[in-house]
Amino acid sequence: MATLKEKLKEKIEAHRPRTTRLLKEFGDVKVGEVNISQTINGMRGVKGLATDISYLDPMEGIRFRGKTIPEVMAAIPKPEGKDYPYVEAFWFYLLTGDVPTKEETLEIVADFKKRSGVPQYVYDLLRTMPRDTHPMTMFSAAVLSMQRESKFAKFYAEGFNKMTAWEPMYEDATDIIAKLPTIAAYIYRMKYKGDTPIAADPNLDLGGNFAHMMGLPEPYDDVARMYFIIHSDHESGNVSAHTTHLVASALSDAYYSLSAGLNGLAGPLHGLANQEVLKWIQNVMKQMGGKLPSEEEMKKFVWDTLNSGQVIPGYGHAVLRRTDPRYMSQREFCQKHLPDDPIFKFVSRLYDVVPDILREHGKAKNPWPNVDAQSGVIQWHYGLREYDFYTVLFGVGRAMGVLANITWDRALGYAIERPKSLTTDMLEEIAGIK
Ligand code: HAX
Repeated sequence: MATLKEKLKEKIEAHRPRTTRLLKEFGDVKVGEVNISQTINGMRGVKGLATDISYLDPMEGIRFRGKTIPEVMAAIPKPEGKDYPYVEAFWFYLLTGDVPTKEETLEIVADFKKRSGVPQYVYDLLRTMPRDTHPMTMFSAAVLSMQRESKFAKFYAEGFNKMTAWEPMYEDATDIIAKLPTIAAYIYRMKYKGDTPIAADPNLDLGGNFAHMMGLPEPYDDVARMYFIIHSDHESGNVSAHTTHLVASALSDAYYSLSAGLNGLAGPLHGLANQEVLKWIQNVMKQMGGKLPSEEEMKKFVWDTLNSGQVIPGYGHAVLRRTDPRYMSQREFCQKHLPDDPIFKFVSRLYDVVPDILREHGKAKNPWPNVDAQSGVIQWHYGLREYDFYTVLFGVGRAMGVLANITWDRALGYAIERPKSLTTDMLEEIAGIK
């Protein structure tokens, strides 16, 4: 049976001629046009990145390697008696586009275990940081500190070969993903649980082991599997994916690149929105003395937030123009497992009122909720109430998508990223006003 690495090699060799042909024979064919607003306002909609790991349709939402979230959840092998797939099997699927067999899955589970040991200096580093440091800073610093382990950096130093550069990148990517749950759980137990880390259980898969190291009982293992999978990738243009890709394009290794991507994920307009949602809801709950606001009361809170110049966290999106399917899959989970949870009721009431208000407000192009509007509810319900930790969970999942991408970037020899900028004078000339 071919290992994941052998299978990936086959896929890469079959794919390379497609990229080479596009560049050689069709390199000058126009893909789109850029306007002044796109140049100034964050390149929205500019078609300037290529990836096969996932695709985000504005109306349909995300597909991972061609499959919707429900299709992925149905197709990928699951641990016995569990509702959600092995995260390890999903890594195989993201890298290759093939659904692994149970046997292939168990091989990846075993491989991850071998790679999961975290160097002592990472713990030492984390312990030197003040305890009120944001957990995303700790998480990103821990990833960066392991850069000395990079097989890609060693490969480059010993003589770089463009055709085989994906191999050390794949090794680094897999090493990192296997270690992240342990690092995240250590940060959590050190920072919030009186410095009581829990050792890994070698009998468990990644999701089960994460729940165990966090000290959270079942079904948190399934919550972790679901959470890591749905947060893994959202095509290449979002801040965390794009940053990771950009840094890796300079042939920086996976440790440098992922750490940079995590720093982008820590922004409140991106991954930090999940903590902002819970913070906002807690504030409303406090003002209501714990009572669920009526629709009218909720509308007032939403308008007050908008009128004070803040965004409604968890709503809107740069690409999506409908409710995020990642929101829906978490909502369905809540409807099944925690329909009476008070925070779920809050979030549902928000869903009833926010889209109409954002339409009336007239600014947001997408009035619908994104993934972050719902994710904190499930975490809170199952005992993870330190909401400034939520973005770390997002980061563990997101690492799979961005690291699969940079493995393929090296396989296809993508060039260093270097778009061209213009001066305001030049734009005014183009606009015909100068
Ligand atoms: N509440 C209030 N105003 C909003 C809004 C919201 N939820 N979403 C967008 N707007 C405003 C924008 O601030 C912008 O206002 P200005 O013209 O005054 O600058 C205007 O509507 C147009 O913005 P847009 O084109 O619709 O949205 P962008 O592509 O510029 O930004 C964001 C997309 C996700 C950043 C934005 O919708 C937002 O700030 N949402 C709230 C934060 C959030 O939920 N972020 C997480 C997004 C999902 C994600 O990446 N998770 O990691």
